Amino acid sequence: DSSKTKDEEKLPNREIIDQLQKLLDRYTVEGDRWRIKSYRTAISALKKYPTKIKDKKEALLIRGIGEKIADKIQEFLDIGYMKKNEEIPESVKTLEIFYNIYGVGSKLARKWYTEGLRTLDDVRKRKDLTKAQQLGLKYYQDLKQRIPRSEVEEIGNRIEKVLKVRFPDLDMYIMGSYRRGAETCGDIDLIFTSKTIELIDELFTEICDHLTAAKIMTDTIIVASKIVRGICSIDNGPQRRIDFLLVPIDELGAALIYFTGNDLFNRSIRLLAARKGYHLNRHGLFKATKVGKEVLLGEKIAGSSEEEIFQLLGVPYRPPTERNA
Ligand code: DCP
Ligand code: MG
Ligand code: MN
Repeated sequence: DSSKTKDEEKLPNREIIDQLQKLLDRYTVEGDRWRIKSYRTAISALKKYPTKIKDKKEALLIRGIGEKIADKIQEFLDIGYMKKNEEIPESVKTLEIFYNIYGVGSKLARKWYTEGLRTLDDVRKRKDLTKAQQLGLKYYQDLKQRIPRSEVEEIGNRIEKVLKVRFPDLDMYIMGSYRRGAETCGDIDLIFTSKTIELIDELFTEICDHLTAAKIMTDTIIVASKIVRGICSIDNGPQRRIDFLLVPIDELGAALIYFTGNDLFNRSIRLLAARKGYHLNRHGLFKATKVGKEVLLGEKIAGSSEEEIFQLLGVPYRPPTERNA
């Protein structure tokens, strides 16, 4: 998770975190699954660690930091940087350029590299680009930047204001890394819900049309079942990615958990639910029975309230800012 939370500027181990993040970026495009996992865990542990680390021995005492990463930390403490970051091959730099195109994953980036593509212009010539990738190229410089928290808030407020005129009973929540307290966000995630309006698919189209007419949304990438991915901007500012969900009020709690994340937190809370004989998804908490490998969904036992879901799972409520797993 490369998003920086509010206190991150004063993190005592920020330089180490930045160096490890750079390595993580490299392993991400290389598709090194084990290192991705251990670097993510280590970085998130370091973000919570309150004091400046003095040596490898101290690093090893932190839960989530193993031998290899502790060595990297010692290297940094000895020479002021991590050698591996000073020798980044051209191939990795190219993969990172491709990976920064919205709609391109690390697998596709590697496939293109293997096929001989080296520049964004090489990519532009391809005839098999998805709509997301075409927009990703069109707005490449803008979309690879993270969005300041204040702008996420500003765009959110603007959207809420515009929609309230037409749908006074529509409620909006700003979700994702913003709700977790991040100082910068990769995109703008929103939930719309209502106690009174029926959330039919036409409403979705209407919301998109309304935001387009208001010159906030500039492109839609997909409008699928109750989720929209698009591009927006305000005041001729940079183009930003926006995602929104339309959520029935009785599913709001489950949707809040899902769309707050982060993805690792979701994975662990879903695993916890499964261990207790439940199934948790973005619609609710269900009783579940396992038959072999298959999970049979039973009765829905909660959905409208985040707190209730935590309670039924038998764990204390975790505020969003503590879900940066
Ligand atoms: N989500 C998930 N699993 C995924 C993708 C998303 O559980 N594979 C959930 C958790 C995320 C939330 O949706 O926190 C929003 O997804 P984003 O991709 O927008 O991620 P974030 O908002 O957390 O981070 P960023 O600042 O990079 O957008
Ligand atoms: Mg997001
Ligand atoms: Mn998103």
